[in-house]
Formats: sequence, C-alpha cells, structure tokens
Amino acid sequence: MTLITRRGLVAGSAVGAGLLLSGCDKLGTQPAFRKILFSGDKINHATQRALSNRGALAPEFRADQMSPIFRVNGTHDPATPDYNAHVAARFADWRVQVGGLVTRPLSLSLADLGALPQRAQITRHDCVEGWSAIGKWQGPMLGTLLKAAGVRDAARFIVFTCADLYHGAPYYESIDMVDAFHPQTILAWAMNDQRLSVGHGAPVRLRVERQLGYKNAKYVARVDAVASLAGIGGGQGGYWEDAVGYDWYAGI
Ligand SMILES: Nc1nc2c(c(=O)[nH]1)N[C@H]1C(S)=C(S)[C@@H](COP(=O)(O)O)O[C@H]1N2
Ligand SMILES: [Mo]
Repeated sequence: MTLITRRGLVAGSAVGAGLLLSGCDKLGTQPAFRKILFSGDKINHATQRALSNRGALAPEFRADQMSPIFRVNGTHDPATPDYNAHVAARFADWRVQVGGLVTRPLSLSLADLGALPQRAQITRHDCVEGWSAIGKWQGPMLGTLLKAAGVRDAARFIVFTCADLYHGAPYYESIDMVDAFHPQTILAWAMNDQRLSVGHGAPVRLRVERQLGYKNAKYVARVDAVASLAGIGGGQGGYWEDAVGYDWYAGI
C-alpha cells in the first residue's frame, strides 16, 4: 500500500495530474522509476511480481471503438423514496461520504468530485454473465480521495455502499488497497461524456477496471476504509459474493 501510494504521489508531483492519466504505467516500466518503486525494505520477489502484475493498466480503447449500446445490468433504478428525491433534485444534495479508518472524513458533492483532478478512460466492461461493452468513464481517482482523507495504516479494504437495496439491504462491494490506489480506479460521475444515467449508476459509480462488472458498484453513497470485511453484509466482501458465492477477487 505504501508503495502504491508513493507511486501515485511521485507520479502526481512529477508530471501533474493530466499526464498521470496516461503516463503512470509508462513511468512504472522505466528502470530508474522501478528502482524507486521496489528498492529496499520488506519487499520480496514474489511480492514484486504480484505488485507489478496487479498494477498493470487495463487496455484502453479509441473513441471509435466505443460500443453503440452499453447494456444496463443489475439494478436499473434504485427507486427508493430517498433516491427518487435525489433524482428530482438532479443530485444537487448527493454526498459521497468517505469514512471508516481515515483521519479526515470527507463529505463530497458532485461539484467537489468534478473539481478534483480528473481521469478519463475508455475501457471494456466484462460482466460475469458473458457480455462486454466498451465505454468512456470520467472522474477523480479513488486514490486522490483516499489520500485527502488520510487512510490509516490499519485499513486493508475499501468498502462501497450503494443506494440500491436488495431485499432491504444495500448493494455493496469492496476492493483491496492495490486496486484502491490503481490509477484506473476512479469514482466516475460521467459516462460517454455525459453525466451518469440512472441506469448506469447515477450520480457516482466505481470503475475498477482490472475486475469484473459486479465489482463496479453503482449509486455509491459511502466509501469506507476498513481493517476487515467480517461483519459487513454477509462477510464475503460484496453483495454477489454473499448471495451466490462469486469470487471476491474478480481480476481480469
Ligand atoms: N449498486 C449496484 N452496482 C452494481 C450492480 C447492481 O445491481 N447494483 N450490478 C453490477 C453488475 S453485475 C454489473 S455487470 C454492472 C453493470 O453496470 P451497467 O448497468 O452500467 O452496465 O454493475 C455492477 N454494479
Ligand atoms: Mo455483471
């Protein structure tokens, strides 16, 4: 986690947020930069290999490769009274709460999210049910938020709590710190250059591009740093993990 954090900080201060978007992985492959990343302390070779692999970028595509139709899957509309009120207000009062094991809890409006350095990426979404679609996503890197909130050392996972309910309980998902600080992991508020539609997770969803569709939580209301997934939902780290035993780590 420290390494990934440092990687983000080094890249961010060296090249600026704009270049970080495309430049981070290139930097990561340069010998001098890798030396900074992997030099010294506690890192053994197996960890280095695992980290290099986990840190690799998902493929990005050109605008002309975007799917003309991007299917809506899972919840199409949370349709709770609370969510309906947010839709009516065009999400002006929506807040993403960043809390749990952090030193500075945050409460972020859409304007706040839009004011942070942005990343845009055209990626392929792969659903476990066997369909894929290529779309463009934009928002701040999750890592930027987590750095601002000051994630404590004890935190091992980031949990996303959504506004849609399944049998009365919110859809939720979780990722580890490697994915949380991955440069393509963003809290997206725009898709295909428009604000997110209700079907695709308005007003904010997670994009975690190295994992399958169900990890990409829509309707994100809370982002919490936690030390353990036990006691959250059914304890398996996500709605589908609890409900039907999908893998918690759904790497692609
Ligand atoms: N909150 C929430 N997030 C969710 C789901 C859901 O039902 N509720 N479905 C998941 C699944 S299985 C997929 S494939 C994608 C679908 O995203 P899309 O509707 O934008 O295609 O969202 C994921 N995130
Ligand atoms: Mo899915």
